[in-house]
Amino acid sequence: MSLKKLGWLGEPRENLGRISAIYRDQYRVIMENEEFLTTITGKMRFNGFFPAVGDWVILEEGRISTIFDRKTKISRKAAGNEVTEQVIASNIDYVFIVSSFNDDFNLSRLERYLTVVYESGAAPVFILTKKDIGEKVDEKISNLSDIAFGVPIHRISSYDDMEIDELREYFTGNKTVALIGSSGVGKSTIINKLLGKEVMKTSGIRESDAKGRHTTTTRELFVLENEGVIIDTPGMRELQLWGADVEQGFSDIEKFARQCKFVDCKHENEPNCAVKQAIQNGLLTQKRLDNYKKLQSEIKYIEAKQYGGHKYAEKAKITKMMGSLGAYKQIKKIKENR
Ligand SMILES: Nc1nc2c(ncn2[C@@H]2O[C@H](COP(=O)(O)OP(=O)(O)OP(=O)(O)O)[C@@H](O)[C@H]2O)c(=O)[nH]1
Ligand SMILES: [Mg+2]
Ligand SMILES: [Zn+2]
Repeated sequence: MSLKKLGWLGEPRENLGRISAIYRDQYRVIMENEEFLTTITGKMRFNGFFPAVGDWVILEEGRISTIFDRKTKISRKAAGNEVTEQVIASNIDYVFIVSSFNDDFNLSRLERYLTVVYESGAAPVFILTKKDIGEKVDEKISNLSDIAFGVPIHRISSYDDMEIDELREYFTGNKTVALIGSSGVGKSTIINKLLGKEVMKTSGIRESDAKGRHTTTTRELFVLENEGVIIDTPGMRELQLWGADVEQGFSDIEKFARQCKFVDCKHENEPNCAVKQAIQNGLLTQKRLDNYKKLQSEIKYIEAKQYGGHKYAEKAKITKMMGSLGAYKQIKKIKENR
């Protein structure tokens, strides 16, 4: 396996590998000439650094001693009460947000996924599966388009090879793609089709409630024969935000909000609220505003726990000052690079 095929863009390096799977404290690493299971060095464990699937690592005496900075990463809050980050996958170029056309289809959930992907630094792509058995396909696509703002949407049946082939464009240039979405929507099925063999187990959904069975239980990275790298993930019961770029995912609301009379308008009962006005004029749905507020308060909560509220407050202040998130991001980048 050449490093280039694994997705490495830089100069070749010795002892370089990519994490392809994690089993408790064992890490599977793909290197140029071999693929094996190993552990991290004691020093790394002591420092509290743990590799994620997709990470580029350096091995010393067969053990992982260094993790390269993650170019992009999808994170969520780990399950439970503790506020800790769980990196789902790293160094990804695209995230396929997979949903099926059956009962799983839920706009608020897709909005949430989109918010998380925007924060990751990777580019989002919507994949809607089970077109062959889906109901109200056009209506669902049209509703999704309303919140997607130019994010590509593919509607497929995984049994149609031509439609699967549409997805191959994202892998050109040895790009890395991660798939996320609820259980049973067909993530592993897409991976098997793209690889041309059954690498992942798939299984039928329970007919009674259309819920998946949680067939995939670990994250796993595969290299496609032609080009590109793909990461499968287990279906998520809930995707709790970690960092989230709420503004980018809801640029329509942000746009209206700038016309509200009060700069700190909560879009509730304030006079001359442009957001409420937009809802009245049918330019926005109340549901979307509710979801936006919900995601924002979640992220405030997480950031308050993490930074004593500092990060959120700073972000809000700068956004207001600069009038746009683009400018805020510039500043953030400059700060981070210092
Ligand atoms: N009719 C139809 N069935 C599909 C399609 N794609 C996947 N399926 C079926 O849906 C079921 C679930 O697919 P999986 O690929 O296991 O779903 P998953 O997203 O990997 O689920 P988890 O691993 O639990 O997260 C399987 O029985 C697939 O055969 C499709 O396009 N049309
Ligand atoms: Mg699966
Ligand atoms: Zn308002």
